[in-house]
Amino acid sequence: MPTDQQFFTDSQRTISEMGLEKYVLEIELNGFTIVPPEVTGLTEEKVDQLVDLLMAKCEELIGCTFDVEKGPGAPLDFGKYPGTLEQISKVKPSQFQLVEICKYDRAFRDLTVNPVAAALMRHILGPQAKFSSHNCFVKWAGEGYGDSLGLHLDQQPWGRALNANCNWALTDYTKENGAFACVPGSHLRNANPVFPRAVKEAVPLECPRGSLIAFHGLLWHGAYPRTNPGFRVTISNYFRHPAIQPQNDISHYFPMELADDCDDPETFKRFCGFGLPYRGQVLPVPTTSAA
Ligand SMILES: O=C(O)CCC(=O)C(=O)O
Ligand SMILES: [Fe+2]
Repeated sequence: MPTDQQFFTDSQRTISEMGLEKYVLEIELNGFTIVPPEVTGLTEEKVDQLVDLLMAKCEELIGCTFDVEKGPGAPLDFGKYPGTLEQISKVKPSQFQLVEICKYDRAFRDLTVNPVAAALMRHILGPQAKFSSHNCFVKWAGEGYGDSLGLHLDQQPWGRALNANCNWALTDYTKENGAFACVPGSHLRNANPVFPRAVKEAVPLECPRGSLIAFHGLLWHGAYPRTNPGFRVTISNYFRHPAIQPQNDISHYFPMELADDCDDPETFKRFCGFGLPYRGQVLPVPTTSAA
């Protein structure tokens, strides 16, 4: 099994061999980058497959049709559930999250080990970068996160990147479609967003479906409300520095047989953090020498 440093060296080589320096520089300067599907290799067919799988899961969980263009087959309602980021502006949630999507299908696991995404995450978080969680945001027409745009950091403002995120836009991102919002360069402020100024500084990241938005944990980000019909579908593959607690305890509970079934099991398992040597007597003990 390669060491963390060998994986890191491979990722650094990927950056130079694939000419990814531009994206690395954008992350350094702006706190995010948008990598087009031609660069990550995510094909139209793969995007269709991922969307179809996610819409089918929504139908199974919620019990009405989920058509990515037309929206839900019945009005969706959360009752009294106040949402999370929605509470900043006290609006009714118009999105939900599917969690643990890497258990659904191999296609989701393949996306987590995309070499471009892996290289950018290791660039931000270092050789020991790990998974934190694998989720999907499904957003429909509504108030979104309200006037605040739900701007937030994905981590505490502790000076360096402790988390980083790969948002895969599986539907076209325009402002009216509920694009990702962020304040370019805000990762350098090492502070929480200040309202309402942050909203004035925010810009929509408009990009075609299949694009990867890779961003730093200190970036101020949220989203514009979706005003168009249909759904905005996003996969959020969330990474962490090893010193940070995961959102989902993947290292203990993710099934090994699924980890072995993907494009790059070694990378997947290393990001999972399986087999760390101090969990039990993992380190070998010597034998007694034969008399
Ligand atoms: O696009 C959005 O709604 C926000 C995404 C987000 O906050 C995240 O992935 O951390
Ligand atoms: Fe976030």
